[in-house]
Amino acid sequence: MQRATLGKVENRASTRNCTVAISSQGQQCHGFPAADTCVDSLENKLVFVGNPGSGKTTAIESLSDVAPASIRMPAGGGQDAAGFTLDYTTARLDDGRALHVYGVPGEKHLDFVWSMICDGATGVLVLVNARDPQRLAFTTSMLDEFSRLAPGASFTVGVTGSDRAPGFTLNGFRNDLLAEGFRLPVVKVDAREPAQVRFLAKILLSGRSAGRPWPRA
Ligand SMILES: Nc1nc2c(ncn2[C@@H]2O[C@H](COP(=O)(O)OP(=O)(O)O)[C@@H](O)[C@H]2O)c(=O)[nH]1
Ligand SMILES: [Mg+2]
Repeated sequence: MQRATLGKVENRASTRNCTVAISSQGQQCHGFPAADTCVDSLENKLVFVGNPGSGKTTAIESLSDVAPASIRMPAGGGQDAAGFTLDYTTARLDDGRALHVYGVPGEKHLDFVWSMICDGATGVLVLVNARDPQRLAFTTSMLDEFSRLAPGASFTVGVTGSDRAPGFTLNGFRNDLLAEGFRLPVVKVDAREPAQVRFLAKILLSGRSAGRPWPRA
């Protein structure tokens, strides 16, 4: 396994060194930040996945106790020639629990990133913009994929941008997901609101209220 220091780290408040370990097949990754920025173990590891514009970076900033890192991964050629961004932060909930939170792209051609990040995830938040016409297909696809990659995780769907989607109803979307066989919390969230994002993090950590997506056979 090669250990690489990423060249470009975008960080809105400060710049710090981040490292990522990636196997030659791109299959493994263990935490980006330098050791001094980590809190506790990787016990409470949350993964936020969503398409561009779904609010991943904003949600992670809202949750952060420290300056979050947005790490621009270099272009690898082919479809992902433009590269992609990974977000990472740590946060501590008011009950003292420490979180490690990763934001990963939802695009299918970047699926190699999912298995790198999902190892040991406690919870997966699928973020979807209410205005995305493909929101149902995207969400069911993410729930299918991530329930396979993170079989021990709890799942929640967070719908952003509902303030700008007049025709959107949460009940309608929840029912659409139920009709596809997915019974799990589906919650509106404004990623700019820390209290709302923290609430979602708590749902994900709660064995009782967070859901398993009941993937289709
Ligand atoms: N109106 C509105 N804007 C939101 C909401 N959630 C996030 N945003 C905005 O959506 C934009 C895209 O969010 P960003 O975090 O960059 O998405 P990412 O590409 O998934 O990282 C930003 O300008 C956010 O401030 C929401 O619930 N309502
Ligand atoms: Mg982003």
